[in-house]
Amino acid sequence: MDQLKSDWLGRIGAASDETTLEDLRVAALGKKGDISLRMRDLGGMSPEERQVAGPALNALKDEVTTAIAAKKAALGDAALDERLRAEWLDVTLPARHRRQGTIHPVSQVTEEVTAIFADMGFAVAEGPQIETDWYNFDALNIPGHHPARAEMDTFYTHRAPGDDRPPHVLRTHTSPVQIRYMEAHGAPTRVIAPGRVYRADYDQTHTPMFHQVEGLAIDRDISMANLKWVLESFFSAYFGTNVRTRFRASHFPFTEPSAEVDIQCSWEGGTVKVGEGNDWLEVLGSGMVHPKVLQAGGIDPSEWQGFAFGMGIDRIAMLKYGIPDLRAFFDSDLRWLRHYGFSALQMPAVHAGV
Ligand code: 2NL
Repeated sequence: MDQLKSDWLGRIGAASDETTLEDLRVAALGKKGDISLRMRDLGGMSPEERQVAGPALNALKDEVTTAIAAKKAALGDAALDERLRAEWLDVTLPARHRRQGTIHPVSQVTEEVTAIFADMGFAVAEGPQIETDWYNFDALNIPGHHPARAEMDTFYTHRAPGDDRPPHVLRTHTSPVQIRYMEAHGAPTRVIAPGRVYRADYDQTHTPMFHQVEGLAIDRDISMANLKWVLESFFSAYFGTNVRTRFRASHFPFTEPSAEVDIQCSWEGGTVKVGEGNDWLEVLGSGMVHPKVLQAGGIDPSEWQGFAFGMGIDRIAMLKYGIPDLRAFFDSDLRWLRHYGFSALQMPAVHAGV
């Protein structure tokens, strides 16, 4: 029995890993293990023999069980010690760089503009960027021979061979959204239509895609005086300072009379400052909606009248944030956006809860 004990304890003590130890446990104490089989043999012994061998085997079983548990704990401690020695973390290393985006100035300005007009009671409408020539041109009293309709300025889609219907166009302004809005809602109405528009034009001051916001107010007695008040209120809120406007007579096919609108500014040290000085900056086209356009929108021009205007969002974004070059809007390098103070973290409220 002593020989058996020192044999098992020796093997347990020499086990160098947990797998070897587990194999030993099964070999000694498992169902067909050496000690288990010996305990089963007790049944065939005489009572005298059993009285000696029984307690001795039980004691052996306990000692082997304890030795295995102790060895298992020791092996675990050794493994942890080894991990602690081999693995370590340098908490003073700089954190991994995380790329952070920004809200695009055009998106932000669109939301600023929308919020200001919403405060004045204007709804916001959106519509398709691919339009029929009816909604983009005819409904706006732009005749077939008008230069804006010429191949030069407008992107046309292709029809399938043999399909003779007139091609669709990429909308050249957001006016078609307002025609659709008139059809759907009738008069009276106040609505703005911000969005992307497309013209085949590309140089230092033009990009083939740009952003526009148009506005429309129709009621029984809307006048150019209302237009002037709305625009001065808008520009003052947008630039955060009182801004005077100047109306110059102009011509658009969809308005009569028509006016180009300038805002007050100063040119000092080569930079524009809006809302001060004695210079003027053209920012907007406007006028009283042409009776034919009201009619195209399903509104009776003998009962209703209204003003409409259109301005470039990219342009007023550059003016407010001092961005000198249109091409900056298409640059994938975000450093310049940060330079102008655009950070997703600094201005989350504008996008929140929409
Ligand atoms: C410009 C000129 C303008 C409009 C847009 C409009 C829309 C409807 C009816 C009548 Cl549905 N007019 N829009 C009117 C005048 C000028 O835009 O130079 N935009 C940058």
